Amino acid sequence: MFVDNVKIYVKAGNGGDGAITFHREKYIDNGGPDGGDGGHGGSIFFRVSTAVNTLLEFRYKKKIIAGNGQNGMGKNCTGKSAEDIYIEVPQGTVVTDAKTGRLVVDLSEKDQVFMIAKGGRGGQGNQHFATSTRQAPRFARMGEEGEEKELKLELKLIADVGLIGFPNVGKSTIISSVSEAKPKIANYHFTTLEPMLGVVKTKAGTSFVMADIPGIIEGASEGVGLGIEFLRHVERTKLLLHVIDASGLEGRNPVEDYNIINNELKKFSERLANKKQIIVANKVDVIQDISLLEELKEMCKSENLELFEISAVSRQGLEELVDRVYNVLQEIEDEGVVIEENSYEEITLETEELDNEFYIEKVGNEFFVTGKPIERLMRKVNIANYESLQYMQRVLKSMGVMKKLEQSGIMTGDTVDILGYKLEYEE
Ligand SMILES: Nc1nc2c(ncn2[C@@H]2O[C@H](COP(=O)(O)OP(=O)(O)OP(=O)(O)O)[C@@H](O)[C@H]2O)c(=O)[nH]1
Ligand SMILES: [Mg+2]
Repeated sequence: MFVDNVKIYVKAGNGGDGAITFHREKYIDNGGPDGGDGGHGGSIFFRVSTAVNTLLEFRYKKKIIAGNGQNGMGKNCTGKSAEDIYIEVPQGTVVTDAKTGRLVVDLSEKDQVFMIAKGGRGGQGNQHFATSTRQAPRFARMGEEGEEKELKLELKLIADVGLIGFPNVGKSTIISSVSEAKPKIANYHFTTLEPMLGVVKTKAGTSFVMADIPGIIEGASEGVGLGIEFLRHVERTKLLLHVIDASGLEGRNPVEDYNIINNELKKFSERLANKKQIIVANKVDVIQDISLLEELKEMCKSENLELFEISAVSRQGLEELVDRVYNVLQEIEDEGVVIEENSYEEITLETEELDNEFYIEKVGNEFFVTGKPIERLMRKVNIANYESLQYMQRVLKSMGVMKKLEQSGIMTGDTVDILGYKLEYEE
């Protein structure tokens, strides 16, 4: 089964905690602090690779979790950092935040690498906190938490031209004859289970990208068969090659087939239905009933459609088709094609800035302090430790939290709630 739309969970590793240890040696009392730093948590990266062309792998790998950094140790030993994880994704993978629907990254460039979840930094050991007045710091920083995200990955193949048609009409045979793509070809319906791209070179040395998708059948737009899943892949193409079996080998009527497929396209989207088509009558090397082809020709004439008679197997007519496709692509305006950046809400710098803001809310005599920077701070603070609390107060002050509390009218005796931790305020 082909999956081109998956939800996954990624969690980068947490940083290891800094250690609280003191130098110990025989005959030496009160050795200095020697707590090492925690190791960094592993980060998770996406890397575009041409070796993969589906998101199938993520069906079996829905959770990607990087390792945590090791805690710091005594004797100034730093904990081991966890390894970063690199996940290969196909070119054209669009990553959005599963909760907000916002675009995270459009991985459309070759070899593009993107950090999708940042590992937490290791906490500093107590060795860093010794000062002349505080020679035995009994606190260290905890490691930062690694980022975690729920993501939606969507693969939109970016092709210039898409092959559509019933199963078994020879779509894969065509792409394999005109490009390096080597899809499976067999004499049964739904041989192709996932889309494939091929670069088609013209005689003149120019090229375009062709997409082969699984066959479409009647009812596809309501989910019958496999086709519907893949129609969106050809939604972005500029031109459709509507492949029809003109041989009559399967006892079908070409004109009827043409109408059924177009009906499905219309039900799927107007945009797809309105896309320009070139009709490709295939398998002319094994025509059983010439009247079927004649009928198709008539229809194309009256509908003003271009028709090419080919045999993908004997290569008859292929060169002319390829040249014509290239020329038509040149004629078609690029409108509505390529990457639809506008259909996603871009992440703006504003949200980044918001991340550094704290909020104070007054409820009766209680003042609630919240926000990302507060969360970050509290992860590093051990509230059971006096020195750590002093550190917290200093940071709150330098962040401007104290000032804002005063401006909000805080008085001695009022309660400050910092992420559930309650303190009494004193001027
Ligand atoms: N005689 C003849 N056979 C052909 C021609 N083109 C394709 N075939 C045969 O038709 C069968 C189906 O070809 P495919 O290319 O797999 O068809 P498809 O349209 O990709 O089919 P699905 O992937 O199932 O949608 C194979 O046995 C091919 O060898 C042709 O021009 N002449
Ligand atoms: Mg096929």
